[in-house]
Amino acid sequence: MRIIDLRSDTITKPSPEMRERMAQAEVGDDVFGEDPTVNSLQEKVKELTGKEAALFVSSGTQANQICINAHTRPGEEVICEYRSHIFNYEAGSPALLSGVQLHPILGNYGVLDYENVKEAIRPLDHHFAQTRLISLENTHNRWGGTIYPIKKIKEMRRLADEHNLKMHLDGARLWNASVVSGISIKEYAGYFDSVSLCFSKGLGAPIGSIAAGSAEFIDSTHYYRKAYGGGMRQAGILAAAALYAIENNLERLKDDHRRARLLAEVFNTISGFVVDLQGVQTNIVIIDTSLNKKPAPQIAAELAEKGIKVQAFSSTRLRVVTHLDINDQDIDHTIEIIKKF
Ligand code: TLP
Repeated sequence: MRIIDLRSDTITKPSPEMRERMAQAEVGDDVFGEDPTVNSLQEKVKELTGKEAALFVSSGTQANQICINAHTRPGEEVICEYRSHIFNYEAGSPALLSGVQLHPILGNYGVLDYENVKEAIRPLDHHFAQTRLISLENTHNRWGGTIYPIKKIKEMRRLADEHNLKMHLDGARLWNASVVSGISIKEYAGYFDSVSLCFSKGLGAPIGSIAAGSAEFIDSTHYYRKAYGGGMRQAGILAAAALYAIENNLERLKDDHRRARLLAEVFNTISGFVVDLQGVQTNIVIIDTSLNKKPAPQIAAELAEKGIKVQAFSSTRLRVVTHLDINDQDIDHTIEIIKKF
């Protein structure tokens, strides 16, 4: 049976060309800072983000968490969006690793309201955990790949500056936002003290994320990467895949976006499935199944039996993600199956 896996853009496998680049990579011991391919990836990301330094790490979670740790002290507070990845999917690690508490605020399409954030910043009083950091996510995964408007980012930066707070960007899918908005990675990154970017989602590398920030900041994240067991040795093999991904797989993200839009429109015509098309801005489609008699996990299981793998995000929500290993024929086939479903 033909299997079409739309559960996540993390499932892509490295192409033969990417594997070739990995096989040819020059390597060294990256814990000593001596892996030439890792170093050139870090240089490339410095250029792309306009930041002074960058650090290659094993995962998006690790990139976010070393940044949170380096920005905060135990007992402090981090403001984030209620559906954000750092709050929902990073295994409680802000508490586990940094000893901070998250202060989640429900946004709209992942975008935080200025007044709500202002209200959430704790006053200087011994009763309160001190607010230290605001973390934003762009694109916003659980809201369905939504793009954080640059105007709203600027507004948040002003607020952070007024209160002497740092700003972190979970930019695991910032590539997708940049391709749609035409706003460069550098411009987005410019409003944040730290940014994480991921190579193993839309860009199709097998492993790897990166954190970028000031030289002093990234120097301090080195300590946390090592402490979390994230120091890698001949990691140039992985960095080569990331370099290949940046050079070859960025512009094509617009194909993923077009295909996601098509799937969203088709799902929306089928009874028992509702898609908020306003929220379909990149490669993620969230399908509301609350009008369906079956719970979302059961629908996902039945679709899987027909070869279409989607993810149940809750009892009433499915997530579909387009990616590098899905082509137009796969989309046509998926549409055929869901129309019959
Ligand atoms: N997201 C995964 C799951 O964890 C939900 C997915 O399938 O989408 N930031 C964002 C915005 C993410 O979506 C993810 C992964 C991460 C960080 C963490 O990346 P990894 O999985 O490399 O630790």
